[in-house]
Amino acid sequence: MTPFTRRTLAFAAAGTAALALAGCGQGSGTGASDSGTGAPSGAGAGDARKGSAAAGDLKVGGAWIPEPANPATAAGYLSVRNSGDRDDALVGAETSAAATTEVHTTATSDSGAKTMEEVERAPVPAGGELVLESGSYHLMLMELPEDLSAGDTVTLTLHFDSGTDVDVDAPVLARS
Ligand SMILES: [Cu+2]
Repeated sequence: MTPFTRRTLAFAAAGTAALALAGCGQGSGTGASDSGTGAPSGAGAGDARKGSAAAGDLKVGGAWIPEPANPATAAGYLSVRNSGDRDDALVGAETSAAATTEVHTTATSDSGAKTMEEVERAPVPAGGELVLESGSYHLMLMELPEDLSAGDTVTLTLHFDSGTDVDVDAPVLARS
């Protein structure tokens, strides 16, 4: 809800400025049209907070970290698009916000229990996409030197099999 409150306040302030300008202009009408073009778009406000970055053929988007329920570990979610014509793979990650960062996948055991395990590589096929999300591939940040809470930003360095490294800022967001 906070972003909406901020947006409303910003819009109200802009409206006040436009009214003041219109008053100075003695009814020329330009103030009203200026306030229209300056209005922020409300589309994608949630996604706009998530981090994105690009390097070479790789484009990272939607990077975020759910506010950890357990202070010792955190998950990292994002997507990677490969616009090139060669297969690539996420082979590791690191951040100063965690002593250890692993690439995990989520598996379902024969008994139906969900378990996580580290993987050497998460494929990013040529022309395809790798999605790190709850219940699938994800980053696991372990041994956090400091608690993470909503409002913090974590810079993740992603290592790819092609030799490309991508730094992306991932905000810590409250779980919805
Ligand atoms: Cu995990």
